[in-house]
Amino acid sequence: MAVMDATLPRARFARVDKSNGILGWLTTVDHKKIAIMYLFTTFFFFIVGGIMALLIRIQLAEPQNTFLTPEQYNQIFTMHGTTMIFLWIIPVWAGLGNYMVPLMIGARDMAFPRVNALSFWLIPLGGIVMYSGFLVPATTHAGLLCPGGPGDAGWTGYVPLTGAHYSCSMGQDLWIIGLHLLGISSMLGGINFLATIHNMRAKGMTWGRLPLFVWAQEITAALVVLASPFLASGLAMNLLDRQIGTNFFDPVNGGSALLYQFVFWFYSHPAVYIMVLPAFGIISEIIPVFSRKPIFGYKAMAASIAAIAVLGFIVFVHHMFVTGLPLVVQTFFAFTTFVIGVPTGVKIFSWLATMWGGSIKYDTPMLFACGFLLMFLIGGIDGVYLGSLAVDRLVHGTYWVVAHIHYVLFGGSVFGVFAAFYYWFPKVTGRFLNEKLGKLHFWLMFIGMNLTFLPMHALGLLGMPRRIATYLDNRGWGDINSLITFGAFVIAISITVFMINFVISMRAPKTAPDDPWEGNTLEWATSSPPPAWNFDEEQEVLSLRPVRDKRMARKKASAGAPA
Ligand code: HEM
Ligand SMILES: [Cu+2]
Repeated sequence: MAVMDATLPRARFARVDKSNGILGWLTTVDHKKIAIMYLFTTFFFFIVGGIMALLIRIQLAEPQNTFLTPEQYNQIFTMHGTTMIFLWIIPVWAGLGNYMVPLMIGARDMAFPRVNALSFWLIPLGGIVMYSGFLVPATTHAGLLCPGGPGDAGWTGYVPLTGAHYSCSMGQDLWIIGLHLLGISSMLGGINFLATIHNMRAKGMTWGRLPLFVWAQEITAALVVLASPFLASGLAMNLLDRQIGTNFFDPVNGGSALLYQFVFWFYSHPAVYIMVLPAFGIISEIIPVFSRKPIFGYKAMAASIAAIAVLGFIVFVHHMFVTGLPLVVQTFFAFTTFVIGVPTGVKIFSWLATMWGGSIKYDTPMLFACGFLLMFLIGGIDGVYLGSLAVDRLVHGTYWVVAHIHYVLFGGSVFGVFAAFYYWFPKVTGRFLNEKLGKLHFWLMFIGMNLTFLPMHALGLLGMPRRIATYLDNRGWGDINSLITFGAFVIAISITVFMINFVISMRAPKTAPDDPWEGNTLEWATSSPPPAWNFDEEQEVLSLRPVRDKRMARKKASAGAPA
């Protein structure tokens, strides 16, 4: 059991934190300040990705629309998907983890503070490199017009679409290099989380007393470290194919396009869990606190996260059912895909059992947690359909898949992120987000999300392919698409409400106490916001709910004290 170094001079942390000027922020190695920079940067990219989603939806609102050219459409949906995944969801969890993991385990910082700063700075750098593709001008290439612009081969960067023969713009190279930088950032972050959680837990915090959010970050970090090298190597080989004429993937030169898919999905299925396990973690913190009950089945909850992570490595071929692999291989991966539903079911059951009979308080964090449960359940179920070989042949590459990704990533990950924002806002800022606006935000987002993504299932069954820039009006897809576009704007309004709430709340006085929700875990044992050195005293942990233990002891003492 690792013990925190209690002798570390507080002055050192105070000095590190002294400067709040621009230079102080640019040079900080404090995990909390780094986390805040993570949160602002990734939220910025969320807005950019969201604006691109609206552009997509305006283009598709009616048949034969000419709002975007087909080339622009390809670029916009590529940059939308890539931004949402690599510049928003994955790094926003790294940001929240950065703030909270050291606090929740009673540590003073991350294990490698300077590496931590590097992880952060690689994100704006990767984003700038990727987005600079928008500046690449049109050229003539071997007598053909090359339209320029950023990457346009989808977030998956499939070969041959990214082969030099098909994707001539240098924007595609910038996309690859930018993504590479983002991959390095998350690898460094993953190593840092592992080192921190393994070595810097407070006295008494055994693995059996680790908060579930920290469990989720631990396993997410392991996935990042094990899986990201596959993305990195796929991207590197792709870049070599494009730039120096190697023949890994491009079939025109005798390479194997299927090989790219294997390498890519060996990373990208686990990446789905990199995006959603931390949401499982935060939901597992919020539901017990707002139900006033201990989490149901703690051990099963931790074990099921680990099981999902292991199984997550052997389901990836379900993305490739239509590539003509041997049937026995397909059947194996269909089977594993169904099996991964079991640990996921254990989690859903345990969350519901935690709420069962509890005195539930529907504050905004809890609303988002409940929204997560419902939406992620739909995303899980329409995913099981995709796991069936017969059904996948029908709906592969249609809007059914777009519906599925968004129920998982928007209904799951994004709802989880907002649950975390509302839950931890008082800890980070010393202020509350306004409850009325928070509830308005929730309901608009919940309704907008279902208006947008539920009808996409129908579009998929009607045969509308994904990644098409427009469609003929005799298809009968127009009305559903108009409804979807309306829903997208409802989501946009909900996010605007959140931003207004943020601005208003930041101007309000600091009234949040240390432990506003009557929490369980150590981040509530220090002040709101915490001092640079995190804790005035060294923490000792005797159970899964150390802060509740102390609160109960205090209540008992004051009840027993003579009046
Ligand atoms: C306002 C909310 C959003 C709307 C209206 C929206 C809309 C869309 C649409 C219509 C497509 C399909 C484009 C096509 O295939 O032609 C798409 C693709 C995609 N979206 Fe979203 N989206 C939203 C939010 C998100 C979020 C939050 C994430 C992830 C965290 C996300 C991840 C993706 C991905 C990965 C793709 C696939 C891109 C590709 O095919 O390469 N989206 N989105
Ligand atoms: Cu998958």
